[in-house]
Amino acid sequence: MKTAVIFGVTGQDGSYLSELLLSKGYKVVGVNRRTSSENTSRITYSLDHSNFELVQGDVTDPFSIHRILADYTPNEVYNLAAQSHVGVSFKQASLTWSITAVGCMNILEAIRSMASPPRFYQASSSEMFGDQFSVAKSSSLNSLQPVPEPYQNEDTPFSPQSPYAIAKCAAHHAVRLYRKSYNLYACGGILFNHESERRGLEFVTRKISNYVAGLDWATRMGRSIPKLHLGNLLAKRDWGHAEDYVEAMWMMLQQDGPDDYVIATGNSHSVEDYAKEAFKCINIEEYLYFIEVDKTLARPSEVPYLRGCSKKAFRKMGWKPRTNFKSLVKRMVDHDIQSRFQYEKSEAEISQS
Ligand code: NAP
Ligand code: G4F
Repeated sequence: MKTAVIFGVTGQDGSYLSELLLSKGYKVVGVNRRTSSENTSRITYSLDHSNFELVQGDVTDPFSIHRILADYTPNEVYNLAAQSHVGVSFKQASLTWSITAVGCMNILEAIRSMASPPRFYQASSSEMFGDQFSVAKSSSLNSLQPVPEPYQNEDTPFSPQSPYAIAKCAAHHAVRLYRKSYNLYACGGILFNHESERRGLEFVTRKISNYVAGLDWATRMGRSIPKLHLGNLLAKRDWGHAEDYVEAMWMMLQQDGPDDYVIATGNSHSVEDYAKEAFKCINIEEYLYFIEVDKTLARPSEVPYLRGCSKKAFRKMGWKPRTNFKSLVKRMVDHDIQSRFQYEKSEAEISQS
């Protein structure tokens, strides 16, 4: 039986990856940092599984990493741990650096000192591209063809626009350096935005789907709720579903050799497009009426446009996304409506008992 260690198991991706690996017969060791309140709500399925073990550790504590790797001698290590909110990274830059950059270096150092180093996956990010993109060479087009949309792939230069992106770039370069210098099987998965029913409420997609569910409930109750405050509505992102993306992480560690891969859907939509689609799920066309643009939510520096080209991942690993933009939005809104319905039902039951 293969053993995998997941740093960041309690997060969105950690929870899906853990379930994927358990379904493939792995023993999964999930690393959980100490928090003052429960943070395992996303991994209830894994916690009940006989091949899953939760251990305490923190990527900023090299001793805990060494201990876990020595205790379990895993075949594969996935580093998903990060201070992953770009906006927060402007306010807690040093903490973001410690977790997101130094944390990765700590794991790489621990791995390279092992007699039989495990394969390593690093959660790199499309944020590393910042304001850069590539365009198809015009010589390959004739005048009748439409100008193709700009994209980012493995050859697009990095131009980080936040403390978070700088930390991810540092970690990504460390992975490349350790792969070359110490012959490690270490991969950087350059993943574009991926969302889900388990996405944190502070990310824009879930903030919107959760609001729409609240609005749906309020309308049914004949009540009104405050407007939805959003920052930049024009930023464009390439949004996919996290379930598809964790499969790519696993695939990267099953190849003949290590490499870096862009993982994306190839389609780009604005924050406003997402909101429009989400409100449509509850039959509201006049979505702008419910939105207030709040300048305090705008970031000091923004990544305006992301659209990934994952041809390499398809060609070399056969990976492709299964969930398109519309179904992603619908899944998230439907889930939040259902959750609210369940909550109201249990509240009503409590008040009647
Ligand atoms: P997430 O939900 O924010 O999960 C982050 C995980 O890191 C959580 O389990 C968190 O634990 C853990 N963590 C934070 N600080 C830690 C520390 N000091 N030691 C150990 N664990 C720590 O993020 P996600 O969306 O699942 O993303 C997973 C990874 O992919 C992150 O590295 C993120 O930066 C990267 N990424 C995400 C996307 C995306 O669109 N989702 C795209 C590209 C790259 P707590 O539960 O205790 O907070
Ligand atoms: O949902 P977001 O916070 O995601 P962002 O910044 O793209 O970062 C996510 O994806 C990255 C991959 O590209 C990951 F590496 C990272 O860990 C994270 O998972 O914001 C998306 C866009 C931004 O342009 C932001 O300015 O939405 C804009 N936005 C507008 N109003 C908002 C809001 N973002 C948030 N979080 N909250 C708002 O109210």
